[in-house]
Amino acid sequence: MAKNESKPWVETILDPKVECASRDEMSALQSERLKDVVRRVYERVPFYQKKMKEMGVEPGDIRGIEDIGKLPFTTKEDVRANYPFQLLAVPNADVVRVQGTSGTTGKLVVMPYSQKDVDVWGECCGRGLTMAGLGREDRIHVCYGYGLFTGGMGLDYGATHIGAMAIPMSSGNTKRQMMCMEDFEATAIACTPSYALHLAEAMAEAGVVDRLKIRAGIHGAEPWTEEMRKKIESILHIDCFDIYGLCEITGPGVAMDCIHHKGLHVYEDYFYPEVLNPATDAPCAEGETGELVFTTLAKEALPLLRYRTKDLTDITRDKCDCGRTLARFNKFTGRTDDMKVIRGVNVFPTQVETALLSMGGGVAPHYLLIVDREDNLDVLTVLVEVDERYFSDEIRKLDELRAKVARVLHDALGVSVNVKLVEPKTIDRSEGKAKRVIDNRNL
Ligand code: DLL
Repeated sequence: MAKNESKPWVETILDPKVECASRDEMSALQSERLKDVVRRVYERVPFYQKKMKEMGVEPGDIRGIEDIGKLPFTTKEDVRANYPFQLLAVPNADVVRVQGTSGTTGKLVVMPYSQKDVDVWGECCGRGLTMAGLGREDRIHVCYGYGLFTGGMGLDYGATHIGAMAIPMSSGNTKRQMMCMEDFEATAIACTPSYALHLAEAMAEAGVVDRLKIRAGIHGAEPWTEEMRKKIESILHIDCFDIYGLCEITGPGVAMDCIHHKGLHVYEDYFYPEVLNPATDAPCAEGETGELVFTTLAKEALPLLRYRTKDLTDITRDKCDCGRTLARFNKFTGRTDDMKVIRGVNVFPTQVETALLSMGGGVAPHYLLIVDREDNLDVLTVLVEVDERYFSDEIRKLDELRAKVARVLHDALGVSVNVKLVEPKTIDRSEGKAKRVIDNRNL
């Protein structure tokens, strides 16, 4: 069945009072919450008291959300330097769980939660699922990883919050995923977009797509493009949604797009967003891309002031077609630290994804960027999987395709690219966040 032909769901809004509040009402709520969180961290977290004293700011100087610029920034390095629990703003006994980054080397970024933090997290993920038209009757197959990574638990709490059935699969074992999805009659799937593509291709290959009841995909935890959305939707005949979050702020459920797909609504009653010019720290105008910075307005266990996410997006505040007045982010282009400067040109993996997917025929959206330095010059090689037939066909056709991909990528990126076409399933499939870049330059 084609997408939208089968749209029995009507979008609902979990909390219209907040999600559709006027700007004045939202600002008033944000101001109250900001004053409260500033007072709490000043009194209870020596790190923030010291930083604020160095800047000559006292809690009383913050009279409303318009004063946010007076507050200090917090960086990932600050969080790491205070590992694991030195930024705690509640007694240890009030902490009910920890979550963290999915990284496998070095110190983790660890985030403790109070019971209220967990409840807010579930509420936010629940709002996101509602945005996708999901409710009590739905069965949500969660194949984000469970564990310290926030993906699994976040979507699970979200499903519980709206009274849906959570199916806690975690990632891996494609055959088992397909079996459970079919047998449990799951109506939504939640996983990274790269894993969704992998599952979608496997399901198409196994001929099970038409037997599935899935109608929505909840994808995030890594940058992905509109073209990738369309690709997954076209294989699975579902509607795909973009969910954003980071463990420092709460996990998934900081922002998500609705059925109109006009940007990700940010739950700004809980997480106050600023978009700043990364070079000058000046606020960006609406529509201008910059670094996203968050202040947690209601977090108890480990509140953060002006946390620099390094994620790049822009913000708009006009009302969405769905009726929500919450600010919206455009799809994320990547992170400041994902961006590779190649011979002076800024390159994001998402640009490669868009270019490859808009080429159509023969080229798969499985790719890897490798950056080397040869004779003091940056060299970018892009590995791209292509249709099997090119490897059994005349060599001339493979050469022609390679030249075409090189031309398309050169036009999209503005730098020349060595293209290496590889056979299907050569590039590692990820079950979590995809690794898109290997930088061998040791910069
Ligand atoms: O990735 C939380 C999450 C889980 C989000 C499941 C969505 C779904 P971290 O492991 O702390 O938390 O990684 C956070 O991932 O700063 C972004 O760089 C990136 N990211 C997350 N969601 C998106 C998205 C989870 N929708 C980091 N688009 C963030 C682009 C995303 N990047």
